[in-house]
Amino acid sequence: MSGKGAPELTITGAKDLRVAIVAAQWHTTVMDGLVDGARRALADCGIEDPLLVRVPGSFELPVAARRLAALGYDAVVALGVVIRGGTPHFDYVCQGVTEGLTRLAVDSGVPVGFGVLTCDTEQQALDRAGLPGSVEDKGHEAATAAVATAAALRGLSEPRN
Ligand code: DLZ
Repeated sequence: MSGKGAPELTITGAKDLRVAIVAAQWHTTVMDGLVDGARRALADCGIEDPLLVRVPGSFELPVAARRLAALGYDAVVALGVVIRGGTPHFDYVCQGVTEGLTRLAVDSGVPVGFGVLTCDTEQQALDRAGLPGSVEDKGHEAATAAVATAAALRGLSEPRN
């Protein structure tokens, strides 16, 4: 996907939102960049010291995010990195995490920032991790999107059922 066309989001009045980050642990350097980027984005919105929950791999992100949504967090930022190997496992993990997080967000009504990198190579992941030398900062983007969506939904009335 091209990064061109990304919006400049202006978020106001978000500092009282409860936001949690859930992060996988595969590919440590890339994950450190994603978590730092998400924390920076939340700090930019006035949200300091967000809860950080670590899970083993990206496949475990949906179940942890679901728990956080059930606990009453206003938004969840899900971070992971999946790098293609020589077997179809990549496709199953990517499909599982994407479908799981999508279903959680739609069913719960809690915005989930999708900060899961699905890359062919480690270099592609490093380029998107918000590290010195990276060209993109996907942890920051995912956290910003989650908070912007939570802020937008807060102004709307509750559904009838
Ligand atoms: C097993 C596995 C592999 C091969 N690769 C990755 C990866 O690149 N990124 C990632 O986040 N997790 C990987 N995993 C672990 C799975 O996500 C999961 O933790 C295990 O299948 C156990 O459920």
